Amino acid sequence: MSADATRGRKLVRRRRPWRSAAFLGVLATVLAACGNENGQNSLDPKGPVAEKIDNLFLPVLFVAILIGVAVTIATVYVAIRFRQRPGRPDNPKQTHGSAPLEIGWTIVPALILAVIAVPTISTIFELAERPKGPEVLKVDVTGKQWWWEFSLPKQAMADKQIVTSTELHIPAGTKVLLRLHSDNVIHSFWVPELAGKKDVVPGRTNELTIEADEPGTYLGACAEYCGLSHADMRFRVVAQPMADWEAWRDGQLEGPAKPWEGEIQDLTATKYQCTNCHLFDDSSKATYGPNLTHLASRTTFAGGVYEVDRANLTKWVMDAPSMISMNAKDCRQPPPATCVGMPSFTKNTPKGQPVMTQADADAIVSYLLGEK
Ligand code: HEC
Ligand SMILES: [Cu+2]
Repeated sequence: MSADATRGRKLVRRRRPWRSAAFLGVLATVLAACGNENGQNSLDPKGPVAEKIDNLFLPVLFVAILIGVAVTIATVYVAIRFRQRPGRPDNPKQTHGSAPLEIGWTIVPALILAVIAVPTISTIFELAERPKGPEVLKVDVTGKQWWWEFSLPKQAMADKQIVTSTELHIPAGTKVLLRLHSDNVIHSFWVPELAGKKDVVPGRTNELTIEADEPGTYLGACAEYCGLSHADMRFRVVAQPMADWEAWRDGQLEGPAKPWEGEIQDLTATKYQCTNCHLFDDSSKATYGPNLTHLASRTTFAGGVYEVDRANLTKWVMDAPSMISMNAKDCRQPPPATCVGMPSFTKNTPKGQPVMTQADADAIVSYLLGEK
């Protein structure tokens, strides 16, 4: 045997373990996505709306699998049965046109589709039904770049709206009618364990009903590519027992933990002009950014990417664009100026504007965290 052939064989043998390791690696990565404890499993419905979808999906999947298996078996059978064999003519006997077969493969799929259409259409109508009654909670949802704003209509007891971001609180066991808006591009609102996806389209209001059977936190995300930080446009639905939810609502209607006056007002309204985009002491809609009055009551911020804590908030307040991708440049004004997002207060500071000091950032963060 020549030296070359020996080397060639060795090479092949040496490569194999590497290849199977790579294969296992890819397989493990792919399968990791199948874990059902990721909090976003649409096959694990946690409320009646998601259940309706699941109850349609499973039987249709079953039928699809049956057909898929039958077609695969038939294909393999035909490939083997009519394969080319030595001493046989190239082609099997050719037939042209077969009325029974053609009628058969037209009618059978039509029947299957007709049968599937019955539950499909009734589910579509059921999902489109608007929940009615005084107990239904209505929430306006606005897709922003790149975060979600949730706004509860004026609450009679205080004559005030409640506007929050990234975390939607709902009472468990209550139907919630979401009215979806966008003032920028198309987004898609998706909480897989509670409901299907619904597009959020500028210039129109789409509606989606959600309901959670049990208290819990249900993870959601934007499901329509919407620019730079689309992947960071997450949110969570926090379902609470009614009494807890009412306590949450009453808390949101109150003023901030610390009065917004004196030093903090000077810093946020005058020195750094955060109030061009934010509100600090009122539960209503801010001009452009998230309402910050009750930021301390949330667990995450910036599209659910960061936990609300001192270290994260300090970094954010000083230099937000270093934490998620934004097109913020040096602007201090909301659009239609050139920016999308929040500017850095330590980098690219426009002429005449103060650069944020550590002491100022600390004071702002203490206020945001509701520390006295
Ligand atoms: C030009 C408008 C603008 C200005 C000025 C601005 N922000 Fe923001 N801010 C935003 C936007 C937009 C977001 C949402 C970013 C995201 O999540 O993608 C944001 C997010 C935040 C958040 C996180 C809130 C949440 O719920 O996710 C905090 C905290 C914050 N800003 C504090 C400040 C402070 C403090 C100042 C002043 C020093 C300031 N901002 C100035 C636009 C602005
Ligand atoms: Cu989006």
